[in-house]
Amino acid sequence: LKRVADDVRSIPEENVPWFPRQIKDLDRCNMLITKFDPDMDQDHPGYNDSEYRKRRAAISELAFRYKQPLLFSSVSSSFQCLVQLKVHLSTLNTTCLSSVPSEKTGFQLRPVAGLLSARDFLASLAFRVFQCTQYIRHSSAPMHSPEPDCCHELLGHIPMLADKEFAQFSQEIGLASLGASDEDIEKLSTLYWFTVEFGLCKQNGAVKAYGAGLLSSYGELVYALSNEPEYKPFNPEETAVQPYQDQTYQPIYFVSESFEDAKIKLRKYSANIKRPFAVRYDPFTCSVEVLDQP
Ligand code: HBI
Ligand code: FE
Repeated sequence: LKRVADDVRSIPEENVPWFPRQIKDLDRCNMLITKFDPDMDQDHPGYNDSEYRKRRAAISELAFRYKQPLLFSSVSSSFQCLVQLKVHLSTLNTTCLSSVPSEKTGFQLRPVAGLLSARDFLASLAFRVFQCTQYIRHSSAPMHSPEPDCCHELLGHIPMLADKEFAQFSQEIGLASLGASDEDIEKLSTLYWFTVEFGLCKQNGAVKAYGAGLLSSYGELVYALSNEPEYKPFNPEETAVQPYQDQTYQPIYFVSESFEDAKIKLRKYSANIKRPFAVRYDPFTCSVEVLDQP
């Protein structure tokens, strides 16, 4: 499952990390990280439950075997469902739900076995593909999951990906990540964290939650809007270097004026990321054009 060294087909003269150029290349964006894995992490609620781990292994196997369907966007969603159901009965959940965002914004869901590397996860967003877990949290800890699970995806991410401005914002984080340095990937991950996962946004003068980590956690949702934590206006330069918490509630939240405003600010931030090339997404071919920078 690991990427092999000769995949690093760098752009000549510069040492740019490999990145997907076509939507099909997402089949190679499968680098999992072992943090919170029920087989590796002794604190995972499912660690001592061999039945749970067996089920998780079976679901993982299906995600590993998944292949990006081509021409996805040119056929009706009911047809996509039928075709995909035939190919992968296993991906029932992703397949049928995929039509919710895909009809509104073109965002597709693809099954993933667990936490991906930030680089692979963000790269998928560039293609309007969201890597979506299929398994459910362990029954001994229904109120909390250390890793993303389908409750989090269903309550948090999937509805948001059906919003046009939000979808555009998500894709632009993805495009900014392609071929970026490890340091820039870290910053983009942090931006993702404080927006897509834990973002707050103004709406008719009131502050509302839109981050998936809040929408799927009643406890943190109430806390985030309680005036107890610190609030700062969303400002990519500052937000990108804010340390974050993945074990407990966030001590600080960033508030956007609107998704559009967040998108414009992110665009300005991304324009300053040093890369020896520019990228442009071509929705007709579902591929990324790489343009030389003068
Ligand atoms: N992988 N499957 C999955 N889901 C996520 O939400 C996710 C991920 N890998 C990395 C990640 N999120 C964040 O750390 C961001 O850095 C992108
Ligand atoms: Fe998430």
